[in-house]
Amino acid sequence: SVNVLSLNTLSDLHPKPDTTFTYGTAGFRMKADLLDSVIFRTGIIAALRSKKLGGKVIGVMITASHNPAADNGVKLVDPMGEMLEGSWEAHATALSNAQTNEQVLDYIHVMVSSLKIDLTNPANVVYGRDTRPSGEALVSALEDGLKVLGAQSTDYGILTTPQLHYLTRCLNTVNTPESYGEPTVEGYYKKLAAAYKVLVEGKPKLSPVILDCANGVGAPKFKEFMNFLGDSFAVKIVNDDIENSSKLNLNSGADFVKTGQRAPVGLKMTPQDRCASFDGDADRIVYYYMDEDNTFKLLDGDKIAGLAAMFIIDLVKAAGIDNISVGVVQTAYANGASTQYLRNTLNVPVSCVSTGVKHLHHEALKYDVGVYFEANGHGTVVFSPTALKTIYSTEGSSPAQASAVRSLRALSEVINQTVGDAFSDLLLVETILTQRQWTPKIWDQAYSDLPNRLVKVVVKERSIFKTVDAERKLVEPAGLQDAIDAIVLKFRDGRSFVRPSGTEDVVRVYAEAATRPETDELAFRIGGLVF
Ligand code: NG1
Ligand code: ZN
Repeated sequence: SVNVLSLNTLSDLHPKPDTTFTYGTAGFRMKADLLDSVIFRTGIIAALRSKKLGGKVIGVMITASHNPAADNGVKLVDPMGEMLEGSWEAHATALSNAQTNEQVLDYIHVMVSSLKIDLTNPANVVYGRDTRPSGEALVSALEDGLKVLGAQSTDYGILTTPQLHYLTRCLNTVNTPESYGEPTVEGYYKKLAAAYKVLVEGKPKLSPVILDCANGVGAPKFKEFMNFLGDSFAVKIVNDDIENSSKLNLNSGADFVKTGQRAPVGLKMTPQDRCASFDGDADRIVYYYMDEDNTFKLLDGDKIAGLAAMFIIDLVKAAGIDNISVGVVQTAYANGASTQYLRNTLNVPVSCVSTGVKHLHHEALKYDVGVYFEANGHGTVVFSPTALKTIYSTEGSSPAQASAVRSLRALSEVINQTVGDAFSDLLLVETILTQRQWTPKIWDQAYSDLPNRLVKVVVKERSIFKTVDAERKLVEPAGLQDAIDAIVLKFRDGRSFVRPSGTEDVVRVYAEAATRPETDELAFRIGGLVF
């Protein structure tokens, strides 16, 4: 049973502030100075989760991704490197909101009995953090939480979020047929670099990619990675100042570039350049370039999904494999033109799911090869066991087929299948551009994005907004969806939807239409309905 004395002593060190917490799509995330008790209790949840799963390794990542330096957050990683199982989000929320030590203990007991957790099972937890200065103290809070149930733990120090997902999966599959790789950061670099070298072997090298690291963990970690990529990869890193924490994500990074549709600070583009931005924990990436007439062109998650799907479909064909189905998963924020391109030009099935990586990942597993990306640049490709078996048992009956098979195998290795990974996605895109000898402009020609606008509306109570149909329709407040539909009808190629954010206290309004002025007007009018 739980050592009450130790729980009380440790819990007293991490008093709960007068705030209500929610474990949402981004885990717990807020101002770092409110997180001490939350992270202490997250340690308890991680230990319970591990015990529930018979001692499997659970990951804990301390990061606030693309948010400002003063924020921080925490997310749990399940054994195969996926996001925490949905039903446990409510337990994390409940435990974080217990008011007293007694209530903390009570809730632990509720979980133990309702989930039939055997407390005598071992608990194994691994953790890492991004470069935020608040991370160090929060790690101590986490360690105190892990002590409560006597969890065995390993501190992996500063990591990108996807590296922690990779490590968690490797640790849980070590010495099994599903082994995912060597469970070290070096093992991660070696696996990706080796696969990348196979993919670009013999192809003329492209010009260096200019890489904005948002002054976050991606900078030191990508530099480490370069020791393994060596000559195979040419990069010019900008925004790599992690010493001055106030610069983290400031006017830089994938979120800034995607939202503002402009280049980050510290990056002077010329029309020859191919640029990419990571976010603050390196799980998102967007590309961009400048047209001859100096207009900024964004290649976001939708463009990456289109490129990846196109390439994989071609490779599967070239390999002479005909029993592998490729599908793409998007959210309602995917540009309408991307969905058209996937459906009508590539002829791939496209599913639309609710916001949040866990929904995309889950849906993507339904295909043999599932490509999923959020428009903001978070995504990856997952290969089913059947697809992998086919790829590894096919040899190809001509040199061309054999080469396509080799590429498919290496592709399944270069891609981080546990979660969207900016390093791995960068290598994926660079592979395709190198194999095709494409400029970003040629890539961009697959389709033209419809003009779009995303606005935040601050409302009194965002919980009154209830959606259905993968968040594309409102059922509450009553009548609002009819009013939206009536306006959208008046716009050429018009599409708009309204949903409450899962990570911020706002309602988001998305609009797209045939032209920029029409899009702006549509967004303005729908925003007016919500306000
Ligand atoms: P919310 O705040 O629920 O819209 C945002 C992003 C998601 C996802 C999560 C998790 C948009 C419109 N929404 O969710 O795509 O990345 O954060 O970080 O970009
Ligand atoms: Zn992120």
